[in-house]
Amino acid sequence: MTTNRTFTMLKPDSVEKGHIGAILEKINAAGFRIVAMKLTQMSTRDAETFYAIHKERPFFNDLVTYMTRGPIVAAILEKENAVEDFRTLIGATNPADAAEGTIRKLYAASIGENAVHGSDSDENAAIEGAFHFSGREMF
Ligand code: RTP
Ligand code: MG
Repeated sequence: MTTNRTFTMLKPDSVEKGHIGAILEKINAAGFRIVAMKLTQMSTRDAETFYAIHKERPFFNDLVTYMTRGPIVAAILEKENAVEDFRTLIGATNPADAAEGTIRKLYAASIGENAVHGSDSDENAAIEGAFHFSGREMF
């Protein structure tokens, strides 16, 4: 295993419900180092660009509305095997299918409003991190 990076967002529902601290505690306890972090809000154009891969999917408009309705916490995280281990930590896309103890099992309401994002590859982690952070915001 090599040390690498992933990108996450604590989505608007997590911020609205006051779950930032609890989710960051889980991330910390799992051994991720915070490389970059901020509270920010995505514009419609940002969300359409970020989730462009899903633009033909039936849930795309709902996804853009959801992701732009309030602030998110965006962060870059570092750990051995970061992308895969973070996907394990957050659990399945649909919280009904997520393993016990995962972030989505604990904090997500539904497949549409599922608390957190995690990059699905090293390549996308780099693209998504650069979408939200400049080099001088990464530590
Ligand atoms: P993410 O990209 O946010 O980490 O989530 P994921 O890989 O687990 O799931 P993905 O297939 O990439 O879907 C992106 C986000 O779209 C919303 N979604 N809604 N209503 C639905 O059927 C549905 N399916 C997906 C979720 O917010 C999902 O995380
Ligand atoms: Mg995804």
